[in-house]
Formats: sequence, structure tokens, C-alpha cells
Amino acid sequence: MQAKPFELFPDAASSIAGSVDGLYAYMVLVSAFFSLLIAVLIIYFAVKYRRKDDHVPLPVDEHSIGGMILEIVWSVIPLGLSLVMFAWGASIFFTESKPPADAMEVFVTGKQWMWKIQHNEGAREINELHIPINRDIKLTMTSEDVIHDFYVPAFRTKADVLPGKYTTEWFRPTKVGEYHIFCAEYCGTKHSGMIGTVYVMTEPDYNKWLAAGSGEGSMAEQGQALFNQLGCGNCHASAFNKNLGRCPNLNGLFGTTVDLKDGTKTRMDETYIRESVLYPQSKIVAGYDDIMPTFKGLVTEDGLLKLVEYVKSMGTKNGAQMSAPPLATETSATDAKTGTPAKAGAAKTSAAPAVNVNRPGNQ
Ligand code: HEC
Ligand SMILES: [Cu+2]
Repeated sequence: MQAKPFELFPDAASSIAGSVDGLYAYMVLVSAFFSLLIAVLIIYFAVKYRRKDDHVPLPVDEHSIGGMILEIVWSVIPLGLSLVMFAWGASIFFTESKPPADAMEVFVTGKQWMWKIQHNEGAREINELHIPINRDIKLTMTSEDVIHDFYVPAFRTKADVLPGKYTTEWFRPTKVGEYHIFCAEYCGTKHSGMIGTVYVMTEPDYNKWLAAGSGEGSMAEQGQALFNQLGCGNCHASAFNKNLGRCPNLNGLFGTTVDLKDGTKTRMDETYIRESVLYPQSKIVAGYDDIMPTFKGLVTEDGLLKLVEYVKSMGTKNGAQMSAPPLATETSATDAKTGTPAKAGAAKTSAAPAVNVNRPGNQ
């Protein structure tokens, strides 16, 4: 990126940038106004009420009504002004922390000292993020080592990137251009070099870029390959009848609430899937035994994200059969209805291993 002339503010290039700047301006104005007012009054009063000759001032009347009104006024007005900051800030915070449901998904892995980025469709990049303009973009982020923080000043968003957990960040870019990515959490000697560039492109340009990407298949397809390669499919088959098996059917589970053996419940989300693969003993599903082995050390963070995407692609609360145990035929029907490539991919595998895995469970 070429050097720009000095600017006080970075570009405002996302849908949220305007409101963040507005709140910031309000806070600066309120602070500046009161700092000035108080400084001027201090000087003015110091001069006006300075000690003159041997004149002793009258004692202050502590019960004067005028004084009381003055105190209430100068407490209530600043209280109101700061509550506006609170309410305004909270509303922006809630908007920023809840990605829209239909956002485009991108996966980010932080690592000392780079950003690895993977698109749902399969394209991968390092320290670069290509995205289309005017689309909601949701980042699902994790770290391979220490805490990082994904910060794009022009979008006015940042979020910590934590090892062992998924965090999210979203934005809607509104201006074509190139913008800085910074790591905003000190993460070691080369922290300051953990930078990158976001390329906001027009939709046609983005599609061209995407088409030129890797031919490795979508995240879900790669996750499916990994699922089979790691032998997950020997126990969990997508079209497996839940009532007969020793392993839970993962189909249509994403987004639901899972009952655990210890009587508690947990939400089936990205973090829970990750935890199930790395620490299967920590949360045992009600009605099942603790037989799932750990895959810690066998699968990378990138691989975990792919597995998560594959499990997600097996259908969601709204998209798949839930109450009845899905049979092979029902599953394919559900997948055909939604018709996305990822789900079609899930349906492809469901038929074959189901037959194999069903047998030991039945006998
Ligand atoms: C030896 C059989 C076996 C293998 C192999 C296996 N699992 Fe499991 N899995 C289980 C069992 C049994 C449970 C339920 C008990 C528990 O929670 O540990 C389970 C639970 C899960 C859950 C939680 C499901 C729910 O209903 O809440 C997920 C997600 C999961 N496994 C994913 C995977 C993935 C991904 C792989 C491959 C990397 C895998 N499993 C490999 C047997 C297995
Ligand atoms: Cu970092």
C-alpha cells in the first residue's frame, strides 16, 4: 500500500464505521466541553475569590436551597450525558457482537506471526483477505498458539483470537479498497509484523478472484474427506439410526441443544464440536458411553475448522429432520431440498458407511 498523507482517522469503510465515529465524536465533545468548562471556572474562581487583605469570608450555609439545587443539577446532567455514552456504546457493541445469520463465512487462524485465512469455498490465503463489497462477512477465528487480536481499523471492528476457542467478528465493507489488518494483542517479538491487507472488491472481481482459487473443494468437502480419513465415519454415520447406535448421529444436530450424561445441557456450536474432537471425555452425550478417542495432535486447527464445517453442513436445526431419527432416505430428501453443494456432499457419504456401522450396533 502506498503511503498516504497524514490523516487523523483511517478510512471509514464498513457499515458500522459511521456509528462508531459518531459515538467517538460525542465522547470527545462531551469530555472537551467539561474539561474546558472546569478549567475556565477554576481559573476564574481562583482570581475572583482570592484572599484580599485580611478579609475573612463568611461561613458557607450548608443547608441553602440554592446550593442543593446546584449540586443536583451538576450531578444529574453529567449522569444523563454518560448514560447516553453507555446506551449508545452498548447498542453498537451488541450489533458488532452478533453476526447476521446469512453472513458469508471466512475462517481465520492466528499463528505467531501471521494470519491464515480460509474461505468457505476453499480458497486460502495468508495475511490477505479478499472480500466482496456490501456483503456481511463473518469471521470464525482461532489461534494455534497465543492470544492474538484481529483488527481492521477501517472497519472499526476488532476481536480477540484465542487458542482453544472460536471467536467471531463481522463487518459489511462499503468501500472498494485496500485496508490494514493489525494484530492488536501483543503476541511476542514479531507482534508488530503480524499485519496484513483486506482487499474489498466488487462482486464480479471477487467472483473472478474466487474462481482462480484452489481446486481443493469447499471447506465442508475437505472436512468430509478428513472425517473419513480420521475414521470418524466408522462410528458416526450421517444416516445412522440414532436409536440403534453406540454413537450419536451428527445429522441435523448443529444449533440444537444436547443433553449430557451429567444432566446438564450444552449448545451444539462450533466450540462444542471442536471440544468433542479434542476432549471427547469432557462432555459425554446422554445415553452414550465414553468410547470416542481423542484426536488431539492428529488434526490441526485448520483441519478442525474443516471438520466443524462438515458437521455444520450435515444440516441445522431449521434445515434437517430433528425429532425422528433420520433414515437414509429422509436424509437425502432433506439434503436435496436445501440443495446446496455442501449438503449434497454430506448426503453422498451418508449412504455407504451407514450400512457398515449399523451392523455392529444391531447385533
Ligand atoms: C470410536 C467411535 C468414535 C469415533 C472414531 C469418533 N467418535 Fe465422535 N463420538 C463417539 C461417541 C460414543 C460419542 C458420544 C459420547 C461422547 O460425547 O463422547 C461421540 C460424540 C461426538 C460428538 C458430539 C455429538 C453430540 O451428539 O453432541 C461430535 C461432534 C463428534 N463425536 C465428532 C466426531 C468427529 C469429528 C470424529 C472424527 C475426528 C469422531 N467424532 C470420531 C464415538 C466416536
Ligand atoms: Cu498476534
